[in-house]
Amino acid sequence: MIPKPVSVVATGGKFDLTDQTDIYIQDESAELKQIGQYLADKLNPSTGLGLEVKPTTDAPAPGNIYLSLSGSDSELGDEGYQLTITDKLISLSANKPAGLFHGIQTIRQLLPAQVEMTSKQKGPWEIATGTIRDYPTYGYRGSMLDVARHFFGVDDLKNLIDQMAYYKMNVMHLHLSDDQGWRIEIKSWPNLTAHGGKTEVGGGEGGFYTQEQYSDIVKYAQDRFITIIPEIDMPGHTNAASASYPELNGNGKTADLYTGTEVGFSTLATKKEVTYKFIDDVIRELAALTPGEYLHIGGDESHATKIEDYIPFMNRVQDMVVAHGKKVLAWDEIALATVKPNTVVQYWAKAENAIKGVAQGAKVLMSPAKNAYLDMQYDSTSTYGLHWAAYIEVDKGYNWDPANLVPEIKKENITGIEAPLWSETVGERKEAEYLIFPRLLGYAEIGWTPAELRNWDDYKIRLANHGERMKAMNINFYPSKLVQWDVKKEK
Ligand code: TNX
Repeated sequence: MIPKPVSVVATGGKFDLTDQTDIYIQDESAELKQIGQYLADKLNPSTGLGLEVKPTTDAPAPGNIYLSLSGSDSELGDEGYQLTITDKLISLSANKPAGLFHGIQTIRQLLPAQVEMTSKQKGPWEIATGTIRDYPTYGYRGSMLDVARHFFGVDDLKNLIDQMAYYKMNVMHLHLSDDQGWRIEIKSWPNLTAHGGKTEVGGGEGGFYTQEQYSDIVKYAQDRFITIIPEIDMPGHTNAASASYPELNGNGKTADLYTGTEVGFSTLATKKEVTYKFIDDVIRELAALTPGEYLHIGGDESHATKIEDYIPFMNRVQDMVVAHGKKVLAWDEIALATVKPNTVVQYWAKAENAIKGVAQGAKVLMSPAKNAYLDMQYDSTSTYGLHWAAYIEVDKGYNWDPANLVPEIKKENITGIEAPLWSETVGERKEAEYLIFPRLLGYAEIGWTPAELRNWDDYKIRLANHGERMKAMNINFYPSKLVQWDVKKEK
């Protein structure tokens, strides 16, 4: 299982899923019904067992699966679950629906790998008996996709959302704007997408999400207990915006659409009121599309913005986000400005910035480029990726502890972990998957499993077993030589 559960007690028996098995949910709750249906939809194509979701007021008869909300098992928190499997019943309970959803991922992982195929496979469909009690170490377990350097369509995002859900991740951060493209429709500034969305790195056709499509992604993620955090990067990384509305440009040049991969050359005009009118409109429309708490305002690599302009800019934009009812996430450079209450600092490059954030009372989201960047090459022979921060082999990506990386950043200062995929070198789903997998599984485990239960030697065996699962899910993962993918025995 990945991530490794907090506690597993095996009892040595087995439960058989048969064509008599159904998924019973406690009462007529729409949310439980949807979670039960997610499990049925995942299991039915491969098993052909025709599991149905049925409401019940009592524990069901032997041979079934039972999902219930228990209320107040405080150790489990909002996302934990208890899974009790006997030879008669699979019983999953949690305080909240999110816990049930995470628990059904465990049920899937306890079944043979072929259960993940979308065509009918032969059984038997046995699950080992025992009890699992499980809950996350960090509340924020995320990944980021840069859809600005290369655009990825709605189906690509949905696919990744399901893959993240399988590993109990709960946040997807979308980097929606950069020098090379603006990817979200803003109705009050239509040229952002009409012009600024037209290309991408390498000169491809780019693209953007209409607000309707974006809401569809948000809903799809929400149904999988994943929060989407939208990012509009500013005041740098704004060439696409300036190319669409020249009055926003702060570097004195005429901005053309850009298809290269340099960073740090663009800036908004931080001293013009029109810039703040623009930002206020963007934040307002984005906040209305966002049920989640956070909006990400970037703030990284603003090399073309003078520091004396950067500081008041970041301070003012934070207040604007708060005025629209949201909290701020920003890259670690924001700590050079005033970190307002509730703003979370995303550590990617400079520990001293993150430490400055902590000193101002902020929480830190851990995305250290040397450890957690999905766009770093595995080694010098990797086809895709960059290596400005490090080469990150699968063991290196796994073998670190967010609470133990920077002495001044302690567990209580950390909201969680996020692994970003920057897309300068990848534009197709399969290319992106090659960088994301299998490292994402390690980041999921770092976010979920207590540090004292994690070690590489144990993990690499579990990861090897997930090779078959990733194949069954048609994931184009990097077959690291550090892992013995052909070993079949489940652990
Ligand atoms: C740095 S990470 C960036 C991105 C690049 C990335 C490539 C960060 C906040 N800024 O603009 O895409 O490196 O690895």
